[in-house]
Amino acid sequence: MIWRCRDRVFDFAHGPLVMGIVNLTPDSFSDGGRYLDPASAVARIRELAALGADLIDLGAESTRPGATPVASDEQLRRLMPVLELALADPALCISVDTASAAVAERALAAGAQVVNDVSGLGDPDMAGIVAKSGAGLVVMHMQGTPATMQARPSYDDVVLEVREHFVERCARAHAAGIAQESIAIDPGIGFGKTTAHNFELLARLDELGEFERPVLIGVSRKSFLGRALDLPADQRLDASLAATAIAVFHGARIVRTHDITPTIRAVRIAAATRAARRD
Ligand code: HH2
Repeated sequence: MIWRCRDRVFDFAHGPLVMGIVNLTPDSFSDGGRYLDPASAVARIRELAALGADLIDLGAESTRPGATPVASDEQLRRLMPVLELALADPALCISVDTASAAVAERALAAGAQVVNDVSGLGDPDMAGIVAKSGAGLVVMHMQGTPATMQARPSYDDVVLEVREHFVERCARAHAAGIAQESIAIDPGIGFGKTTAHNFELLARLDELGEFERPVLIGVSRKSFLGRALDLPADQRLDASLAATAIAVFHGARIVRTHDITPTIRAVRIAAATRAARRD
């Protein structure tokens, strides 16, 4: 399996990829307000890359439960100075975390390699813009919108409904001309899901293997872990590593995290254990 993101082609020969998170927002649930100044954001990006992050996910809009949407202009104001500085280093691979086609278009024109779309092509212009660029695309599943998604998440079978979403959105991507090998899929842990839904997705992650696309998983410091252990966001590292290891054991190939070094270690142990399976 490969994941083609413009000139970067990931073949997973050395195991799952680790995606480092840098949020350029005042209000992200974990690192909000820390990287508002472009110089501090770029320093953080370089630090995560030096620690071994394979790619960096830049977010200019918080998608935490209850968050209100941020206009494209404001996302671009936060994003572009950092993106331009980061992309001056050809060794970096940059993903832009946005559901806005206007933001994606500007980021791709500046050279970003991946669009991480938590709405999974919700913006009708997104697929065409990504197709033209040849960028990688993360198609995530979310029930509802960040503003309302945790009000009353409900599924008959959460894994089945997530799979149906990927069937439909991958067809939409294909119709717009996005290459199959540029798509990664993400069940959207914490996006319109109860704690039980999140654990069920982790337990049954292997069922997403049928798509033959890399599965991205984002559990880092998330509130379902906090609810399970009654711990605040800054004390959820161990729980994040446990959930990450389980996801990789069940087939995740891209792991989105705030904490690079411990995540790389957990991923390597989980990947080695998966490789030792006989099925
Ligand atoms: N989670 C968050 C944001 N973007 N993208 C993908 N593909 N998968 C995820 O699980 C995911 C995501 C939420 O985490 P964070 O960026 O730390 O917080 P915030 O949304 O508050 O900025």
